[in-house]
Amino acid sequence: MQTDVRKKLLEAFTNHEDEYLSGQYLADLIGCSRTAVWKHIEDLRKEGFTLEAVRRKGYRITQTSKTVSENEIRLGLKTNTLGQQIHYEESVESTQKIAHRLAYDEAPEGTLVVAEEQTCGRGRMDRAWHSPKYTGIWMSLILRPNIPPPKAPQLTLIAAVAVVQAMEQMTSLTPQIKWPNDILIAGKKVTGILTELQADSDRIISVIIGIGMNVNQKEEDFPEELRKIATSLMQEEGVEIDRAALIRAVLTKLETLYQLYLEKGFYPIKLLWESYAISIGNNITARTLTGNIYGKAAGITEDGVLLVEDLEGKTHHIYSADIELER
Ligand code: BT5
Repeated sequence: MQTDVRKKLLEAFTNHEDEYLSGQYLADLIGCSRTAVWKHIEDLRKEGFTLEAVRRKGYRITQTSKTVSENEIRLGLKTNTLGQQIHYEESVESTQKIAHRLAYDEAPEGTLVVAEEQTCGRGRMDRAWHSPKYTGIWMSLILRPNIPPPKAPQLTLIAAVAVVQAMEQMTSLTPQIKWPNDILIAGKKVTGILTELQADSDRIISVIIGIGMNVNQKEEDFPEELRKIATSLMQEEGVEIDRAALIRAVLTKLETLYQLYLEKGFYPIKLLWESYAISIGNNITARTLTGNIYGKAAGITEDGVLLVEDLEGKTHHIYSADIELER
Protein backbone atom coordinates (compact mmCIF):
# COMPACT_ATOMS: atom_id res chain seq x y z
CA MET A 1 0.00 0.00 0.00
CA GLN A 2 2.69 2.39 1.12
CA THR A 3 4.75 1.70 -2.03
CA ASP A 4 1.68 1.99 -4.27
CA VAL A 5 1.09 5.52 -3.03
CA ARG A 6 4.76 6.36 -3.52
CA LYS A 7 4.62 4.92 -7.04
CA LYS A 8 1.59 7.05 -7.95
CA LEU A 9 3.20 10.18 -6.50
CA LEU A 10 6.36 9.69 -8.53
CA GLU A 11 4.37 8.90 -11.65
CA ALA A 12 2.45 12.16 -11.21
CA PHE A 13 5.69 14.15 -10.93
CA THR A 14 7.06 12.24 -13.95
CA ASN A 15 4.01 13.11 -16.04
CA HIS A 16 4.17 16.78 -15.00
CA GLU A 17 7.86 17.46 -15.26
CA ASP A 18 8.88 20.81 -13.73
CA GLU A 19 5.29 21.67 -12.77
CA TYR A 20 3.92 22.37 -9.30
CA LEU A 21 1.26 19.89 -8.25
CA SER A 22 -1.22 20.94 -5.59
CA GLY A 23 -1.77 18.89 -2.45
CA GLN A 24 -5.43 18.57 -3.40
CA TYR A 25 -4.62 17.35 -6.92
CA LEU A 26 -2.26 14.72 -5.51
CA ALA A 27 -4.75 13.72 -2.81
CA ASP A 28 -7.51 13.20 -5.41
CA LEU A 29 -5.18 11.29 -7.70
CA ILE A 30 -4.02 8.93 -5.00
CA GLY A 31 -7.28 8.75 -3.12
CA CYS A 32 -6.01 9.89 0.27
CA SER A 33 -6.07 13.02 2.42
CA ARG A 34 -3.85 16.05 1.89
CA THR A 35 -2.20 15.29 5.22
CA ALA A 36 -1.32 11.82 3.95
CA VAL A 37 0.15 13.37 0.79
CA TRP A 38 2.24 15.70 2.93
CA LYS A 39 3.54 12.72 4.95
CA HIS A 40 4.64 10.90 1.80
CA ILE A 41 6.31 14.05 0.50
CA GLU A 42 8.22 14.28 3.80
CA ASP A 43 9.31 10.65 3.41
CA LEU A 44 10.63 11.34 -0.09
CA ARG A 45 12.51 14.35 1.28
CA LYS A 46 14.10 12.17 3.96
CA GLU A 47 15.15 9.77 1.22
CA GLY A 48 17.15 12.55 -0.38
CA PHE A 49 14.77 14.08 -2.91
CA THR A 50 14.64 17.86 -3.02
CA LEU A 51 11.03 18.92 -2.87
CA GLU A 52 9.94 22.50 -3.15
CA ALA A 53 6.67 23.45 -1.49
CA VAL A 54 5.17 26.78 -2.58
CA ARG A 55 2.00 28.24 -1.05
CA ARG A 56 -1.05 28.08 -3.33
CA LYS A 57 0.95 26.30 -6.00
CA GLY A 58 1.88 22.99 -4.48
CA TYR A 59 4.87 20.70 -4.66
CA ARG A 60 7.62 20.25 -7.19
CA ILE A 61 10.62 17.96 -7.27
CA THR A 62 13.56 20.08 -8.27
CA GLN A 63 16.54 17.85 -7.79
CA THR A 64 17.14 14.29 -6.86
CA SER A 65 19.49 12.40 -4.62
CA LYS A 66 22.49 10.44 -5.78
CA THR A 67 21.40 6.87 -5.24
CA VAL A 68 19.77 4.38 -7.57
CA SER A 69 16.90 3.57 -5.19
CA GLU A 70 13.57 2.39 -6.52
CA ASN A 71 12.03 5.85 -6.19
CA GLU A 72 15.02 7.54 -7.72
CA ILE A 73 14.78 5.36 -10.83
CA ARG A 74 11.01 5.60 -11.01
CA LEU A 75 10.91 9.41 -11.15
CA GLY A 76 11.09 10.12 -14.88
CA LEU A 77 10.77 6.50 -16.04
CA LYS A 78 8.47 6.30 -19.06
CA THR A 79 8.69 2.61 -20.03
CA ASN A 80 5.72 0.25 -20.20
CA THR A 81 7.28 -2.92 -18.83
CA LEU A 82 11.01 -2.69 -18.23
CA GLY A 83 11.68 -1.47 -14.71
CA GLN A 84 8.03 -1.34 -13.73
CA GLN A 85 8.96 -3.65 -10.86
CA ILE A 86 12.15 -2.64 -9.10
CA HIS A 87 14.02 -4.58 -6.44
CA TYR A 88 16.66 -2.33 -4.87
CA GLU A 89 19.31 -3.15 -2.29
CA GLU A 90 22.29 -1.29 -0.82
CA SER A 91 24.60 -4.25 -0.92
CA VAL A 92 24.23 -7.71 -2.44
CA GLU A 93 26.49 -10.57 -3.39
CA SER A 94 25.26 -10.43 -6.99
CA THR A 95 22.14 -8.94 -8.56
CA GLN A 96 22.10 -12.01 -10.87
CA LYS A 97 21.54 -14.28 -7.90
CA ILE A 98 18.54 -12.24 -6.70
CA ALA A 99 17.09 -11.98 -10.20
CA HIS A 100 17.33 -15.75 -10.63
CA ARG A 101 15.40 -16.24 -7.40
CA LEU A 102 12.76 -13.67 -8.35
CA ALA A 103 12.42 -15.16 -11.84
CA TYR A 104 11.96 -18.58 -10.31
CA ASP A 105 9.25 -17.09 -8.08
CA GLU A 106 7.48 -15.84 -11.19
CA ALA A 107 8.44 -12.18 -11.11
CA PRO A 108 6.95 -10.47 -14.17
CA GLU A 109 8.88 -9.64 -17.31
CA GLY A 110 10.76 -6.40 -16.94
CA THR A 111 11.55 -6.83 -13.23
CA LEU A 112 14.75 -4.97 -12.42
CA VAL A 113 17.19 -5.82 -9.65
CA VAL A 114 19.66 -3.08 -8.83
CA ALA A 115 22.20 -2.58 -6.07
CA GLU A 116 24.63 0.11 -4.95
CA GLU A 117 27.34 -2.48 -4.44
CA GLN A 118 28.07 -6.14 -5.22
CA THR A 119 30.39 -8.03 -2.92
CA CYS A 120 30.56 -11.02 -5.22
CA GLY A 121 29.71 -9.64 -8.68
CA ARG A 122 30.54 -12.06 -11.46
CA GLY A 123 31.34 -12.13 -15.13
CA ARG A 124 31.27 -15.07 -17.52
CA MET A 125 32.71 -18.38 -16.38
CA ASP A 126 32.61 -17.21 -12.77
CA ARG A 127 35.17 -14.49 -13.26
CA ALA A 128 34.95 -11.67 -10.71
CA TRP A 129 33.25 -8.39 -11.57
CA HIS A 130 34.46 -5.40 -9.55
CA SER A 131 31.40 -3.49 -8.32
CA PRO A 132 32.27 -0.79 -5.76
CA LYS A 133 29.60 1.14 -3.85
CA TYR A 134 27.72 4.16 -5.26
CA THR A 135 29.89 4.44 -8.36
CA GLY A 136 28.57 2.10 -11.02
CA ILE A 137 25.37 0.52 -12.23
CA TRP A 138 25.01 -3.10 -11.18
CA MET A 139 21.71 -4.39 -12.44
CA SER A 140 19.90 -7.51 -13.66
CA LEU A 141 16.78 -7.54 -15.74
CA ILE A 142 14.29 -10.38 -16.11
CA LEU A 143 12.89 -10.99 -19.60
CA ARG A 144 10.57 -13.75 -20.73
CA PRO A 145 10.81 -13.83 -24.53
CA ASN A 146 8.96 -16.47 -26.48
CA ILE A 147 11.99 -17.63 -28.49
CA PRO A 148 13.86 -20.96 -28.69
CA PRO A 149 16.78 -21.27 -26.20
CA PRO A 150 19.55 -21.21 -28.86
CA LYS A 151 18.52 -17.67 -29.77
CA ALA A 152 19.09 -16.34 -26.23
CA PRO A 153 22.63 -15.02 -26.96
CA GLN A 154 21.00 -12.50 -29.30
CA LEU A 155 19.67 -10.78 -26.19
CA THR A 156 23.24 -9.99 -25.12
CA LEU A 157 23.73 -8.18 -28.41
CA ILE A 158 20.42 -6.31 -28.05
CA ALA A 159 21.39 -5.21 -24.55
CA ALA A 160 24.79 -4.05 -25.82
CA VAL A 161 23.15 -1.85 -28.45
CA ALA A 162 20.78 -0.41 -25.83
CA VAL A 163 23.68 0.41 -23.50
CA VAL A 164 25.65 2.13 -26.26
CA GLN A 165 22.61 4.17 -27.33
CA ALA A 166 21.92 5.19 -23.72
CA MET A 167 25.55 6.24 -23.22
CA GLU A 168 25.42 8.27 -26.43
CA GLN A 169 22.27 9.97 -25.21
CA MET A 170 23.78 10.90 -21.85
CA THR A 171 27.37 11.74 -22.85
CA SER A 172 29.41 12.98 -25.81
CA LEU A 173 31.30 9.68 -25.97
CA THR A 174 31.31 7.08 -28.76
CA PRO A 175 31.39 3.65 -27.12
CA GLN A 176 32.00 0.55 -29.23
CA ILE A 177 30.97 -3.08 -28.85
CA LYS A 178 33.44 -5.94 -28.76
CA TRP A 179 31.71 -9.24 -29.49
CA PRO A 180 29.87 -10.50 -27.63
CA ASN A 181 29.50 -8.65 -24.37
CA ASP A 182 32.05 -5.88 -23.87
CA ILE A 183 31.52 -2.19 -24.35
CA LEU A 184 34.71 -0.25 -24.75
CA ILE A 185 35.66 3.40 -24.81
CA ALA A 186 39.07 4.21 -26.23
CA GLY A 187 39.94 0.53 -26.03
CA LYS A 188 39.05 0.14 -22.34
CA LYS A 189 36.13 -1.80 -20.93
CA VAL A 190 33.35 0.39 -19.54
CA THR A 191 30.57 -2.23 -19.45
CA GLY A 192 30.17 -5.99 -19.35
CA ILE A 193 27.01 -7.96 -19.98
CA LEU A 194 26.20 -11.41 -18.65
CA THR A 195 23.16 -13.23 -20.04
CA GLU A 196 21.91 -16.29 -18.20
CA LEU A 197 18.97 -18.59 -18.86
CA GLN A 198 16.33 -20.54 -17.03
CA ALA A 199 15.06 -22.92 -19.70
CA ASP A 200 13.56 -26.31 -20.49
CA SER A 201 14.98 -28.20 -23.46
CA ASP A 202 12.75 -26.34 -25.93
CA ARG A 203 11.47 -23.31 -24.07
CA ILE A 204 12.91 -20.28 -22.33
CA ILE A 205 11.42 -19.66 -18.92
CA SER A 206 13.39 -16.51 -18.31
CA VAL A 207 16.48 -14.68 -19.42
CA ILE A 208 18.45 -12.73 -16.83
CA ILE A 209 20.45 -9.93 -18.40
CA GLY A 210 23.14 -8.67 -16.04
CA ILE A 211 24.66 -5.32 -16.90
CA GLY A 212 27.66 -3.87 -15.10
CA MET A 213 28.49 -0.29 -16.06
CA ASN A 214 31.42 1.70 -14.75
CA VAL A 215 29.96 5.17 -14.31
CA ASN A 216 31.55 7.41 -11.71
CA GLN A 217 34.71 5.55 -10.68
CA LYS A 218 37.99 7.44 -10.55
CA GLU A 219 41.09 5.62 -11.69
CA GLU A 220 42.08 4.82 -8.11
CA ASP A 221 38.70 3.18 -7.48
CA PHE A 222 39.77 0.29 -9.72
CA PRO A 223 42.15 -2.35 -8.39
CA GLU A 224 45.63 -2.14 -9.86
CA GLU A 225 45.12 -5.05 -12.28
CA LEU A 226 42.07 -3.42 -13.88
CA ARG A 227 43.43 0.12 -14.34
CA LYS A 228 44.98 -0.61 -17.72
CA ILE A 229 41.94 -2.40 -19.15
CA ALA A 230 38.96 -0.67 -17.50
CA THR A 231 37.54 2.83 -17.52
CA SER A 232 34.42 4.69 -16.37
CA LEU A 233 32.17 7.19 -18.10
CA MET A 234 33.31 9.90 -15.68
CA GLN A 235 36.96 9.20 -16.45
CA GLU A 236 36.26 9.62 -20.15
CA GLU A 237 33.70 12.43 -20.03
CA GLY A 238 35.24 14.42 -17.19
CA VAL A 239 31.97 14.96 -15.33
CA GLU A 240 29.86 12.90 -12.97
CA ILE A 241 26.95 11.08 -14.61
CA ASP A 242 23.48 10.71 -13.05
CA ARG A 243 23.28 6.94 -12.58
CA ALA A 244 19.49 6.77 -12.15
CA ALA A 245 18.98 8.75 -15.36
CA LEU A 246 21.37 6.41 -17.16
CA ILE A 247 19.44 3.38 -15.91
CA ARG A 248 16.22 4.96 -17.22
CA ALA A 249 17.89 5.59 -20.58
CA VAL A 250 19.08 1.96 -20.81
CA LEU A 251 15.61 0.65 -19.93
CA THR A 252 13.94 2.94 -22.47
CA LYS A 253 16.32 2.05 -25.30
CA LEU A 254 16.18 -1.64 -24.46
CA GLU A 255 12.38 -1.67 -24.38
CA THR A 256 12.25 -0.21 -27.90
CA LEU A 257 14.88 -2.60 -29.29
CA TYR A 258 13.35 -5.63 -27.56
CA GLN A 259 9.94 -4.81 -29.01
CA LEU A 260 11.50 -4.39 -32.46
CA TYR A 261 13.24 -7.75 -32.06
CA LEU A 262 10.06 -9.56 -31.00
CA GLU A 263 8.14 -8.08 -33.93
CA LYS A 264 10.74 -8.10 -36.71
CA GLY A 265 13.38 -10.61 -35.65
CA PHE A 266 17.11 -10.14 -35.24
CA TYR A 267 17.92 -8.58 -38.62
CA PRO A 268 17.31 -4.89 -37.73
CA ILE A 269 19.25 -5.38 -34.48
CA LYS A 270 22.11 -7.02 -36.41
CA LEU A 271 22.45 -3.90 -38.57
CA LEU A 272 22.51 -1.62 -35.56
CA TRP A 273 24.91 -3.88 -33.69
CA GLU A 274 27.32 -3.95 -36.63
CA SER A 275 27.29 -0.16 -36.82
CA TYR A 276 28.73 -0.07 -33.27
CA ALA A 277 31.01 -3.10 -33.51
CA ILE A 278 34.73 -2.62 -33.08
CA SER A 279 36.04 -5.97 -34.25
CA ILE A 280 34.39 -6.55 -37.62
CA GLY A 281 36.90 -6.42 -40.50
CA ASN A 282 39.89 -6.58 -38.13
CA ASN A 283 42.20 -9.43 -37.24
CA ILE A 284 41.42 -11.00 -33.92
CA THR A 285 42.23 -13.99 -31.79
CA ALA A 286 39.18 -15.84 -30.51
CA ARG A 287 40.04 -17.75 -27.34
CA THR A 288 37.52 -20.57 -27.12
CA LEU A 289 37.32 -23.47 -24.68
CA THR A 290 38.68 -25.79 -27.38
CA GLY A 291 41.54 -23.58 -28.56
CA ASN A 292 42.50 -20.29 -30.20
CA ILE A 293 41.42 -19.20 -33.64
CA TYR A 294 43.25 -16.38 -35.38
CA GLY A 295 41.79 -14.59 -38.35
CA LYS A 296 39.61 -11.77 -39.63
CA ALA A 297 36.31 -11.10 -37.85
CA ALA A 298 34.03 -11.28 -40.88
CA GLY A 299 30.72 -10.37 -39.22
CA ILE A 300 27.92 -11.99 -37.27
CA THR A 301 25.28 -14.40 -38.53
CA GLU A 302 21.54 -13.89 -38.40
CA ASP A 303 21.72 -15.64 -35.03
CA GLY A 304 24.42 -13.40 -33.60
CA VAL A 305 27.19 -15.97 -33.98
CA LEU A 306 30.63 -14.50 -34.75
CA LEU A 307 32.27 -15.49 -38.06
CA VAL A 308 36.06 -15.65 -38.16
CA GLU A 309 37.92 -16.28 -41.41
CA ASP A 310 41.29 -17.90 -40.72
CA LEU A 311 44.47 -17.53 -42.78
CA GLU A 312 43.51 -20.44 -45.02
CA GLY A 313 40.22 -18.76 -45.83
CA LYS A 314 38.16 -21.17 -43.74
CA THR A 315 35.22 -19.64 -41.88
CA HIS A 316 34.71 -20.57 -38.23
CA HIS A 317 31.45 -20.09 -36.32
CA ILE A 318 32.24 -18.81 -32.84
CA TYR A 319 29.51 -19.31 -30.28
CA SER A 320 31.42 -18.34 -27.18
CA ALA A 321 34.90 -16.89 -26.74
CA ASP A 322 37.04 -14.08 -25.43
CA ILE A 323 38.20 -11.85 -28.24
CA GLU A 324 41.58 -10.23 -28.38
CA LEU A 325 41.96 -7.40 -30.86
CA GLU A 326 45.16 -7.06 -32.83
CA ARG A 327 46.87 -3.81 -31.94
C1 BT5 B 1 31.50 -9.63 -18.17
O1 BT5 B 1 32.16 -10.82 -17.99
O2 BT5 B 1 31.95 -8.66 -18.71
C2 BT5 B 1 30.09 -9.59 -17.57
C3 BT5 B 1 29.99 -8.68 -16.40
C4 BT5 B 1 28.57 -8.60 -15.87
C5 BT5 B 1 28.48 -7.86 -14.58
C6 BT5 B 1 27.06 -7.65 -14.15
S1 BT5 B 1 26.90 -6.49 -12.85
C7 BT5 B 1 25.27 -6.91 -12.60
C8 BT5 B 1 25.17 -8.42 -12.76
N1 BT5 B 1 25.47 -9.08 -11.50
C9 BT5 B 1 26.58 -9.81 -11.58
O3 BT5 B 1 27.07 -10.50 -10.63
N2 BT5 B 1 27.10 -9.72 -12.82
C10 BT5 B 1 26.31 -8.87 -13.68
P1 BT5 B 1 33.54 -11.21 -18.68
O4 BT5 B 1 33.47 -10.94 -20.15
O5 BT5 B 1 33.81 -12.58 -18.21
O6 BT5 B 1 34.58 -10.20 -18.07
C11 BT5 B 1 35.11 -10.36 -16.77
C12 BT5 B 1 36.48 -9.69 -16.74
O7 BT5 B 1 36.33 -8.26 -16.84
C13 BT5 B 1 37.24 -9.93 -15.45
O8 BT5 B 1 37.97 -11.12 -15.51
C14 BT5 B 1 38.14 -8.69 -15.37
O9 BT5 B 1 39.29 -8.85 -16.16
C15 BT5 B 1 37.30 -7.61 -16.02
N3 BT5 B 1 36.58 -6.77 -15.04
C16 BT5 B 1 36.15 -7.08 -13.79
N4 BT5 B 1 35.49 -6.05 -13.23
C17 BT5 B 1 35.52 -5.05 -14.15
C18 BT5 B 1 35.00 -3.72 -14.16
N5 BT5 B 1 34.31 -3.20 -13.16
N6 BT5 B 1 35.22 -2.99 -15.29
C19 BT5 B 1 35.91 -3.48 -16.35
N7 BT5 B 1 36.41 -4.72 -16.37
C20 BT5 B 1 36.22 -5.51 -15.29
